[in-house]
Amino acid sequence: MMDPSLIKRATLMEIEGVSLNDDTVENWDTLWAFKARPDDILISTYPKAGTTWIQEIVDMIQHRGDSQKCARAPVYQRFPFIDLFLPAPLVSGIDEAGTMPSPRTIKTHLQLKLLPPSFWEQNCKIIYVARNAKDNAVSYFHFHRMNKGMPEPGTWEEFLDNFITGKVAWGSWLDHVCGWWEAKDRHPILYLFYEDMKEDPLREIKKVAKFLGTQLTDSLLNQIVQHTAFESMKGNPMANYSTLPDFIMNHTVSPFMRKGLVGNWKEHFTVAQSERLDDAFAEKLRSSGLTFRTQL
Ligand code: PPS
Repeated sequence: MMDPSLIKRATLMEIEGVSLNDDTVENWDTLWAFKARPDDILISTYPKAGTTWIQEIVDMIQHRGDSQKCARAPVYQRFPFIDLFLPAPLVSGIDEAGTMPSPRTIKTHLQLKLLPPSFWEQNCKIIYVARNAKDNAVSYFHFHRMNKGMPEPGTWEEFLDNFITGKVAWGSWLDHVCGWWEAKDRHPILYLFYEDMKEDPLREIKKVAKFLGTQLTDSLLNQIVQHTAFESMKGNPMANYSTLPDFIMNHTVSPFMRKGLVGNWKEHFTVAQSERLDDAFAEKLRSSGLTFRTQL
């Protein structure tokens, strides 16, 4: 039985100017020394950009559409999350990764410049998913409300200001999506967009299978589309985080599988807030060449 008092809301600290939860910063040397293996697959995302969705897709591809095999454990145990450090007796992602046989698929939310160097040294394949800033911010706000390990979000207005200035866990959304975008031509990185996955999941799943070097029949690919559709994952206890106690994630405050939509931001942003975010991000996005769709 887990002790509820072990779970405390994080406070923010910084590494190289990037805000991170205090537990991550306190364990920074361990994280930086992480030893990637050449056959590791890394899933990298800004928080709430579609991590769990791509994790389930990758697991289904790796298990050739066998949903029973993907139900072997909750998603947070199938994919070690190396930047999450939990109080004992809970097992942190790094320790879980250390005992996991290869091939491993690892989760991170780290900014490019903070990725442990062994991933580059081992030339690991990396799948990155980016999501438009507005839907990403809304999802992150509700996640802070329901996840008792995240910092206090404050009001939506306060949270949005912090999101725009990068004063949230894992730092600036803008630096994150741009940093990984700039690196994608120098390293084996498949850069995907949440909006593309919503628009045509079959097309995007085929890209992932090709990147992983897995050939699948149309019938298996369609099974993967079904299994990883929002409603299927929302009802799948091995994918929807419902197996965690509610003193960690309280789904009655806001479910982990909340809306799963492109454009839900319109129900949260005022016109002024939308313009503020556009103004803050436009110039760097323009010079990066990155474009995002905020509706389909
Ligand atoms: S985390 O905590 O960073 O790992 O969260 P993450 O999985 O990145 O993001 C959760 C959001 O992704 C939505 N989601 C999906 N959308 C569409 N289809 C599928 N299958 C899917 N699975 C998860 C989830 O609902 C969260 O977004 P919001 O907008 O809050 O609904």
